[in-house]
Amino acid sequence: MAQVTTQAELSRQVAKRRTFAIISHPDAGKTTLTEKVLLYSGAVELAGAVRSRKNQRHATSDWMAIERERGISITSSVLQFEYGNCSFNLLDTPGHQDFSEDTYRTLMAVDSAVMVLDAAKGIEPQTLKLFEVCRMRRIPILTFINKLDHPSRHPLELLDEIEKLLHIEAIAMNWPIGDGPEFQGVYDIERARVLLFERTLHGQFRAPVSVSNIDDPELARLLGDAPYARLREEVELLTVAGKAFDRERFLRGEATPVYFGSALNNFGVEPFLDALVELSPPPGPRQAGDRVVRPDDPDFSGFVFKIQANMNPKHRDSVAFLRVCSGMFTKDMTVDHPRLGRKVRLSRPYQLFANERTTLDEAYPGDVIGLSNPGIFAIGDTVYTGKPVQFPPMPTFDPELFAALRNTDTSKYKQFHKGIDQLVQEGAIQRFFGEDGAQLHPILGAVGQLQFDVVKTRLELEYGVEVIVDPLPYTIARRVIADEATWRSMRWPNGTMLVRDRKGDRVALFQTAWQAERCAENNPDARFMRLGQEIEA
Ligand SMILES: Nc1nc2c(ncn2[C@@H]2O[C@H](COP(=O)(O)OP(=O)(O)OP(=O)(O)O)[C@@H](O)[C@H]2O)c(=O)[nH]1
Ligand SMILES: [Mg+2]
Repeated sequence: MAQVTTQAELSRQVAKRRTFAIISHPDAGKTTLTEKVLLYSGAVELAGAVRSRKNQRHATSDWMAIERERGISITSSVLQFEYGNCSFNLLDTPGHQDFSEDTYRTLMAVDSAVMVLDAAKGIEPQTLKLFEVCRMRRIPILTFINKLDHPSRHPLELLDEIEKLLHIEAIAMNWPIGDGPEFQGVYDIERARVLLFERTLHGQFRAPVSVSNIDDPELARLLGDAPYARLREEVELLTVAGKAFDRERFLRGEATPVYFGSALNNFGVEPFLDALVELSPPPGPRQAGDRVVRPDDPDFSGFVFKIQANMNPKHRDSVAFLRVCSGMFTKDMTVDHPRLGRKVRLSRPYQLFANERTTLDEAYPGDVIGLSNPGIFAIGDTVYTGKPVQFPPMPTFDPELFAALRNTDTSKYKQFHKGIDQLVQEGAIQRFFGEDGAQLHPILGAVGQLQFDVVKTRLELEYGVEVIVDPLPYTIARRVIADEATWRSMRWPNGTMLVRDRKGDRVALFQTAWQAERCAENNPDARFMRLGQEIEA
């Protein structure tokens, strides 16, 4: 009997979970939308801002000092909250491509995504890239078109662009009435009601005005004749075009429901949050090798997709972010940890709210929990109870920029190495060792320049060490697989540097792609492998 109850409770908990990432090109307003979603769900009482003035609250999800300083997101953060009888796990991701490895990993951990577009800019390059990742993983996408308070492109043009560039059906769920200074609000198509935007009350909104349908004369009076006529015309056009929202198509990633608003002005956020409750899917089955893991499987399983050190000045430790995929998680449970080849006890689990944490006793599929990590977890680790499970590996990128890192104060040797160790563990940067394993000045590999800036700043702020980043002229790294005889006879282009990666494998750093290709041709007995794949095969 107890078994039946537990199973029913597990299914009930799974059904109320909503786990999604907010993705887009930099600056479209992901963090601002996140903050407003927290405000409307009641998870924060006062909304903060990305670039806040003195004494003003900062946006919750940009908690890192360097994020607040620069007004951009650098690392994904997890926010858990309750709304509309659902338990949400929201993951706000960084848009900048230099941090996209972090965003790609985060996309492994969610069941749906919210794509934020700037209404003046439409689909931007990074949005397109991230969308492709969602498509490959068949992640359903909701679209929020933001910044309608600025002069915007015509909504029909924006919908058309989504369809043309992303090859997905874009279904308007509400319709903006004007834009920029003339932005009046949105018309909720299904419910035939108008939500009026109140510009003067910054940070507040006026109660929605209900009208029974678009022919209601009250609506013309409220909006003014010309905007009303335009709205009628546009809504009619939409009706004629005849595209209705089809939930199944949305869940298969073939259609996206589109909402308009302005996150900064709190406008259109509440209907969007309601849409998330209604439309975003609960956790579903996951492929793990040749097995399919169902969320209501009584055996527990999950994987680590992120590691972050120094999240909170009160707890300067490392936390592993684990996505629960099946079964119930309970504090102190013992799980198999196949990479270590032993069992581990999960004794310090946390519920996460950006850099805040509270101890939790249980968690369910869909939840992202924090685990205190004294070096036992790495990105990509799977843990489970019962039958063995292995979730797919995390995507990794090929580094294209390299630098030597110099510690300017040798008395801080220990902090320097601890800092680098932790940042490498987080996947914030890649590290290489000298051919002989020596490591006087670590060699770092990155996808983008900003990663070096972040490492330098974080070493200063979090570990108290000043470093110099010396750029190196390499642009390509290849893992070299060769037997000893072949290795000794190999001929290298001038200026090639030979290093080892953290597994001890040999890696050659080349200055140009041409050199790397020639080297492979000249040494046919060796294999030259890329270090990363943007997306796992
Ligand atoms: N006018 C206007 N500005 C907005 C709106 N939403 C966000 N912004 C501003 O746009 C800028 C970028 O917003 P963020 O929320 O940091 O954007 P983001 O997508 O999280 O950016 P990254 O995380 O760095 O990729 C900030 O200055 C916001 O105040 C909006 O609705 N209207
Ligand atoms: Mg952000």
